[in-house]
Amino acid sequence: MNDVISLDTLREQITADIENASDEKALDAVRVAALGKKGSVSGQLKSLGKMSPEERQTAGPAINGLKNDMAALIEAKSATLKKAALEARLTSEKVDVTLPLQAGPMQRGSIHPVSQTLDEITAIFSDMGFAIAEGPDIESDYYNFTALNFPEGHPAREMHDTFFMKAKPVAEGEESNGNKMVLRTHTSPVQIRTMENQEPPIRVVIPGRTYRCDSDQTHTPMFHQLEGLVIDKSSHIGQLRWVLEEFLKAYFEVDNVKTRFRPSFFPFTEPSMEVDVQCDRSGNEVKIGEGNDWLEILGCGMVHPNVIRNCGLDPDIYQGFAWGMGIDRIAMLKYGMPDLRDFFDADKRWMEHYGFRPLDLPTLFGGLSS
Ligand code: 2NL
Repeated sequence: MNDVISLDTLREQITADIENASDEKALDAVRVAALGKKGSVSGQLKSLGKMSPEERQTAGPAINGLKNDMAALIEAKSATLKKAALEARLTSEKVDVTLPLQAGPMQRGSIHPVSQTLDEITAIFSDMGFAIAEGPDIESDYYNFTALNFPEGHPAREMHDTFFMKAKPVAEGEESNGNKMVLRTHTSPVQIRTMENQEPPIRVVIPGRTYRCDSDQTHTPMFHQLEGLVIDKSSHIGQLRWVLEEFLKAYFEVDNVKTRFRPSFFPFTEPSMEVDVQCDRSGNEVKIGEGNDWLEILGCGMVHPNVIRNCGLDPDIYQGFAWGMGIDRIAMLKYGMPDLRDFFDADKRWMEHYGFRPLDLPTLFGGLSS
């Protein structure tokens, strides 16, 4: 009877141990201690061999019952522990799917307004059938001035407007003028090179960096320009006006623009004109395409016959039109940035405010700046 009592005690002890096991590891230790080879229940089973057949008849089923019951309890407790562990993990690793997405590395940088404006402008002119050309920032005096019909002694050729490079040493008696290199003051040298190298008809736009000795709220020593050139046998001023008005409508994303062409002067065009666009300045920002004010936006004209001749073309056969505009200036107008000097300060806060999302290339069908 001693054995029967100790079986009950054992049952109580093991049951309590199972209940107290707080995790799978503790439960497994309980299982080994009870049902393992040297466990307390296994010890009871081994004692069956020493019993008389009568004793065995009652003790056998009792010990086996204890063994089975304990195995079942352990199994049930294990399932409970697994479920609790899963629930704890689900709570601690909970993800709030309503939180805003964290910006990935591709989103961290932003596109500078000048790059954005450049992409917008080239998208518009590409759509009209213009090719895009580029050329060197350091130019010879010939390509920057002489070929463009700037007379000797023109003010733009003066030291105080243009960044001249140190003259290359020249052999004695050699004309030094041709060796004089400058930081180009406009992108026009690229048009000269295009006319020298391509048969008309020519339709090309040239974006790029340009340099002048100037610095205030609306001028920086380095700035960006875009020029356009069309050369053909029958190019005329009406086409020039159409191209520019189509461009202005597309760039400022308005249905209509009203322009005003005023006479002006450039050495490389004849006639030369300055173009104003109708605008409204009554509010905080300048609105293009409405209102009673005028805003000067670009310069243009018919290419001077001397320039056509300088490029090896016959001005009696070919004529053309050209225009030039400041990219930084029209970026300021469209996106409302007050000071040009901020463009080149590399201030992260300014870029975060005025910059554009990367990978959103401007297209005419997708909306230029949306
Ligand atoms: C302005 C005015 C202009 C041109 C640029 C040009 C180039 C060649 C021949 C003739 Cl190769 N013209 N370019 C013509 C008129 C105006 O720029 O105010 N730019 C900011």
